[in-house]
Amino acid sequence: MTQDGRPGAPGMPPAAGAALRAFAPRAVEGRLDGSGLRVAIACARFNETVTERLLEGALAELARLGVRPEETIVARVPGAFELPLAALHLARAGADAVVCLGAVIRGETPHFDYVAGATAGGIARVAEQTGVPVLFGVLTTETREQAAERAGGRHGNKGAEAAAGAVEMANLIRALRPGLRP
Ligand code: INI
Repeated sequence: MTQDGRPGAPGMPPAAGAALRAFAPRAVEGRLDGSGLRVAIACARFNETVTERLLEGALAELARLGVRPEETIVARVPGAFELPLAALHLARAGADAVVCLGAVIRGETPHFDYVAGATAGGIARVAEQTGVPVLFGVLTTETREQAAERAGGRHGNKGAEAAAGAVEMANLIRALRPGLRP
């Protein structure tokens, strides 16, 4: 596992080092290979100039990882608050993973904390209730500039990161499905 949370190169010892090598447990990680995966995206329209950049980043990453366009569906919702419900239905409809994209900007709303908190809590709950990975590609920033920097600007693209996480988690869950017996 690399410092940014992505799986390390195959065959490389993980950061845990000597103790882990001596004990040598079986390791399981989700591959960053999107072939055969159905990945759904829920994208909020609120702060659209930012969320469309997140969506572009997510779609480009899914394509790079081999997810087929016909296995990808994009559902748009009014705002971040609506993401959990859309994610629930996408998960129930058979997605292997759901990516939620939104931008909640404090400067523009006195109820930032309610919207951001409900969105984060709701997304976590949908994942736990359905067993389907639901990725949190929602920016929560003080300013519009900070959001833009994380939507294809100098701090990368949170949508692309969430898309890669979706592929990794979907493959991890597939790998665990047969059970833990060797
Ligand atoms: N929705 C967002 O996605 N981002 C925001 O910054 C935001 N602000 O500023 O209020 C926002 N509000 C709308 C909210 O998500 C719901 O769509 C709305 O309250 C209807 O339920």
